[in-house]
Amino acid sequence: MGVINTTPDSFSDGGKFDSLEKAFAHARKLIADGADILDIGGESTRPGAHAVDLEEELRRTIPLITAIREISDIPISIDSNKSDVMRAAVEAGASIINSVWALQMDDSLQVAAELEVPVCLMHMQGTPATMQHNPVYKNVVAEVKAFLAARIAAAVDAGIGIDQIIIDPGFGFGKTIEHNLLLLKSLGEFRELGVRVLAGLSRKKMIGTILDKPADQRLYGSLSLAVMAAMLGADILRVHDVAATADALAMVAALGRVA
Ligand code: 9MG
Repeated sequence: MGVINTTPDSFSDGGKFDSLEKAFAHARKLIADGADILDIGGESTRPGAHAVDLEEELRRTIPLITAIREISDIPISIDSNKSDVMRAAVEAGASIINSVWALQMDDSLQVAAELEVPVCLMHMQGTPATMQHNPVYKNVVAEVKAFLAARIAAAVDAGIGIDQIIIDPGFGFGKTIEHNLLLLKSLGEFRELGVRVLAGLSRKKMIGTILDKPADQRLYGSLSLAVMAAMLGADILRVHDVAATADALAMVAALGRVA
């Protein structure tokens, strides 16, 4: 899953794709680089980020989805917590909803069920504005797993098919480095919930802190984590550097083919 942030304030590529032309050129590049899904977001979810109003989020995302649909049938996921954006995005051609709020906002669960598209339910402690202030867990893996199990149950109750659900432990969303590493080590346990698992580790702050590198120098750290996540059971990786990650994953796949 290749990331396209159309926001001026994303943590890793803030402002790089803030016009339709730049975002569309980036989408073409990610498709050429081998992305299987494009994840389009119009509101930053980085720590400390502030909310964007509906009109602005629609303006940033919908024309881009429409433009991509004219040149490709690649699955597009809409990263939003607003049900009006989800609806407009699916009408424009998106076919996955990526919810960092695990569809807990307003009527988003009901709307996602009506739209009959796959949903990604992510765990987050707190809100983007405050989540990194002092995240605390007694047992991070058990708590994140229990939360995701409850959200799967809520989604199924709302009418979303179990085969339409993807879960995500939410690396960096209300977690310390230790929490993130414990979740990564235990990624395989999330498969016990019986749905596909997505991991978003690319360029995240934990890499920057461990390696002491800014976001634009985190490629090797990101690739290492992508390989680990794939080997530990992730089905989908949300990444910025699609070509490099595709090569890394091809090597993991080759290993899986030998007896
Ligand atoms: C929007 N967004 C930013 N980081 C993310 C992550 O790790 N997972 C998902 N599902 N979405 C994310």
